[in-house]
Amino acid sequence: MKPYVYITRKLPEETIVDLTELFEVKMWDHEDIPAPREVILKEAQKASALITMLSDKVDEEVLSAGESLKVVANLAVGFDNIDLEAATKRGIIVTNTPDVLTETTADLTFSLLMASARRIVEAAEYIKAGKWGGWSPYLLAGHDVFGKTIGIVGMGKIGEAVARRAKGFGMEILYHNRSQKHEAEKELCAVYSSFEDLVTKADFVVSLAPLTEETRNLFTADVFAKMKKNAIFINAGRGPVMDEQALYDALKNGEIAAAGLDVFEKEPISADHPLLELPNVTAIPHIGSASTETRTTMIKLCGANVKAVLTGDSPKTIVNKEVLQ
Ligand code: 8YV
Repeated sequence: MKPYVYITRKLPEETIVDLTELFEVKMWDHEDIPAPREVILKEAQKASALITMLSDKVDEEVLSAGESLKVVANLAVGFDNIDLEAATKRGIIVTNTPDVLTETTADLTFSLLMASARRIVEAAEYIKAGKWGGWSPYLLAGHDVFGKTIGIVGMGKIGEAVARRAKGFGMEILYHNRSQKHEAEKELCAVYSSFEDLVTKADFVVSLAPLTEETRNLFTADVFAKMKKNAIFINAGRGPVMDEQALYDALKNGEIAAAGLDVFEKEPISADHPLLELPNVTAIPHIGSASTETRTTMIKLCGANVKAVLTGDSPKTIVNKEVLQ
């Protein structure tokens, strides 16, 4: 019998031919709705491999549903949806999709920064609503980007790629990270800062931090209160690193100027989410790596990882290397 591979979203057939040629592959069949948990649990009972997305909770119950599960290939660089410890204990390999999404996610992060600074979405809505009566000097005036200070919290590969873009805009670069990045300091003149110093000094505070116990709820009311009045907060990392109520209050009370958000505490959000009432919020639905080219490359990398594990090779991008030993 061929190993069984279950994919929790509908993916284009041509992106998974390497798998369909060798294995029995089944995909969740609905375009816009994710596979419900009951379905994932049921499929996990017979699967040798699962291809999962960030919104699929892969916990002990899923990991222990069947006997044959060997690999969980997450279609994301992050893997905070997976109980890594439980997977490792069971000898189940977890893979992710680093590197291939770095530049695209940095492009999106910088677009969000630009859009928030120059009020692009607000301006587009304004013109479509037929409100453009004529020219006035401060009509939809935003904030400069060039020459300002960017503070990047979470200087991983995406953070560094954002820093390179910022350098091109003549920005001063501050960063905060678990470890110091000497290359970035040399090449980009990025300056390592304490978290407190960064949030106090930056005109653009950009969070790309992964979700860990240390980063959960990092951006509290106190932190927003320390930011400059014209600071713009960008979050393209993980929603739960910010206290959304505190962010709402800071934006509403003019403690900070604006926010650009690709991620939220609990996704998806609905149209009546309080942050969406605020004109100084640019919100987009977690599309950091969503270019057609990059998503295709990510899917293919997931496929290659699954193929490697199921044919006895080492996967390219494994998260829990200790399982291989
Ligand atoms: C995901 C992301 O690709 O890679 C990540 O960690 O946050 C996104 O780019 C997307 O959410 C699909 O799981």
